[in-house]
Amino acid sequence: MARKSKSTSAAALEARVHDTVLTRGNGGELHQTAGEETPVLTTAHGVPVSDDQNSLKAGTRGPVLLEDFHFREKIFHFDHERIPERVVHARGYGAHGYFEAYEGLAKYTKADLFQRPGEKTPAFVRFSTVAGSKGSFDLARDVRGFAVKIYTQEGNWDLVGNNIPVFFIQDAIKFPDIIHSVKPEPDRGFPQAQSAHDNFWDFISLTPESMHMIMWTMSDRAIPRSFRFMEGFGVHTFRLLNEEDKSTFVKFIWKPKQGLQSVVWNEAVKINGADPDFHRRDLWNAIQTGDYPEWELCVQLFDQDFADTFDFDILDPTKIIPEEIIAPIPVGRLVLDRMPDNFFAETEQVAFMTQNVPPGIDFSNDPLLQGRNFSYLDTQIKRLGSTNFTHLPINAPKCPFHHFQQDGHMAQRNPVGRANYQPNSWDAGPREDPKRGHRAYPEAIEGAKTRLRAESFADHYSQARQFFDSQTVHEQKHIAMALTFELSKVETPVIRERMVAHLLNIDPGLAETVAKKLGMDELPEPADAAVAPRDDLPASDALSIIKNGPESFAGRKVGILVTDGCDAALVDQLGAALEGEGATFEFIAPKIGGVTASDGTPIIAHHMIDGGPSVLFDAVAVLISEEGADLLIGEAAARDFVADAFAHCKFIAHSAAAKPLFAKAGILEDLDEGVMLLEDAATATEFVKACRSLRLWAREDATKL
Ligand code: HDD
Repeated sequence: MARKSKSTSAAALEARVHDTVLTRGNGGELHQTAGEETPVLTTAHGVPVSDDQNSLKAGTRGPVLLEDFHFREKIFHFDHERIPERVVHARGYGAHGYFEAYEGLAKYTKADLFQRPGEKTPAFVRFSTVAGSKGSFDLARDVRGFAVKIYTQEGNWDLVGNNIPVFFIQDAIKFPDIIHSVKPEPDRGFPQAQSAHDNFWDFISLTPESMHMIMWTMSDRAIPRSFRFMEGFGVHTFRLLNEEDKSTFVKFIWKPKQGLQSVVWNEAVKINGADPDFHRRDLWNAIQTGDYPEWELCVQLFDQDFADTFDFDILDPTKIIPEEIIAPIPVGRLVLDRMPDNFFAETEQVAFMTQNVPPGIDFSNDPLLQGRNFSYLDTQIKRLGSTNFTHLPINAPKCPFHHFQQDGHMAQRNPVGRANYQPNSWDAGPREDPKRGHRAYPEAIEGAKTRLRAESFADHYSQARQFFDSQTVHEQKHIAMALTFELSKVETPVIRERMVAHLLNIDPGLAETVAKKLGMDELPEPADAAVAPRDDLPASDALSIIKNGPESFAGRKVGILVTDGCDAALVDQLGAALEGEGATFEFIAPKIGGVTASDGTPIIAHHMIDGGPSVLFDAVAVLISEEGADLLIGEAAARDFVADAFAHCKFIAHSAAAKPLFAKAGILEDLDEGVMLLEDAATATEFVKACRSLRLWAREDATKL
């Protein structure tokens, strides 16, 4: 009997096979015809089609006739299938789910979704990269979008956030500049989905306010292992308004129940080649197998008094409020439990807009947020082609709604009756409700009309330093390596120097390491700082990924390399230990046809070795036989499988026979406690327990910067 794994691909495929009748056509080609259950193919106007394989011709070898309305309609529609991709965040992947409120927030906000603890409100989430085109790879070094639409009973609430709590710029007027700089350079049209090029670092090096964000994007936050293992942040300060219109400032944070986890850069580069869809496949597999990812919505609440005494401006989107200063309070949970039926209809056409807030949630004067509130509406017209994009099911509210907006391209819903304005004498149509309707906080505003930046926005380095100080040594090393890599792709030396000058204001040790790795002969002067960088901000554990990892290995995946003759009992024992932990596994074999284990049972492979490199897994097991080892030592992909897993600090389980492969891969001499011999169920359990810490970071100490 074939061994089963919790891998999804096969099960998902089976579920999708449906009743089709395949017959051989005249030309020997496979085609489908309507059987009893199968609906008849029609044109878009409903006319049944007799032949979808051949166009209408004058004679079998004659010219195609213009009269062929089915052919013309089919090609016409195909020619128009693409819509403009999003100008940023083009590559994304979405899922449906629900939000469930806990108790506690109702006294701060009248927002309907927080009024009844335990009630579930439908939600749709789209994760994305920022810079790359729609067809780019998933593991670019980039910010990840984390956009949530909650269909509340008082209208849609869109919290359009990122997996990083700060942003590159303080004022929305600079958004086109930062985005132009990171996108492919306009004369040459490359590089795609990368910040490692002159234009980006030129802009950044001339924009000190970006330095805090740069620390985050050069950290492993920008190469997450999975959408499921990252935090989401609303970034800006918003306001909550309660029934009495009392205002409380709020910052929103999504915390993954699965813990935080990222990959290392060398791994990211390889994953992009091995599986450019790595993140979307991961989310698809998790949801299809019922392992629903979950986040808690946490809020940091504060009032004007706190805002007045805080070290930085709460309106400045390049600053965080450390969790040690204001602890995040969990106020609900978000569960993703259903993939869209159709990627285009839902994930591509979903329109997130920061200005979608229900009564009880309001904006602050953060100039980035204020600018976004214009951009998101505007961009949907360009992208979706009509003011009626709100008629699309994915964008339409799920609560009753009534207004007098009408007509326009592709209108699906039109007013009924005579009254399409108000006030009217027909006593018809909806009217506004001053009490229930959305009201802005009546903040008293005065001041000269200027284009000045507030002085309270002027400190660009202190929190960048705090972020760096809050990382573990290994994370700090990754930041140094990332900066070195990115700047090594910059061809203009002065840009590299300008960046090192900024780093000197953040951490002199970091600046020196990067300068040395770049081969700079001497350090530049530190960049001019509008406000002297502080060195008294205490480190914050919440900012480290490694300090916020998972408590178990659940939701993670092990790649098990097997060959003919592999120990059947060991394979079963490891499989059982992983399933007990809530982890999954996939088999990798020399041939996709699979292998025969020591007891004669077949093991179905999910990948052949080239197709299933170890970078796709959180840990690996090499459960091969002696003959298998003889075979694999000659295969570069097999040697890479173990060498990469070792270099990426992963836990490796192995059979005794795996040693010759380790020797050929050049790691035998260096084996450490993260490489574990499997002998029985107990050692399999030990291995899975060790995997809970995800990586043996100490192994990295041998790699000198
Ligand atoms: Fe933006 C898309 C997040 C600043 C203008 N943004 C977009 C998406 C996310 C964010 C997650 C993708 C939504 C989706 O999945 O459809 N953006 C952010 C965050 C920002 C931010 C967290 C800073 C805190 N954005 C920002 C500024 C502007 C924009 C300052 C313009 C002034 N963003 C857009 C946009 C996009 C967009 C052009 C492109 C596609 C879309 O809106 O629907 O309007």
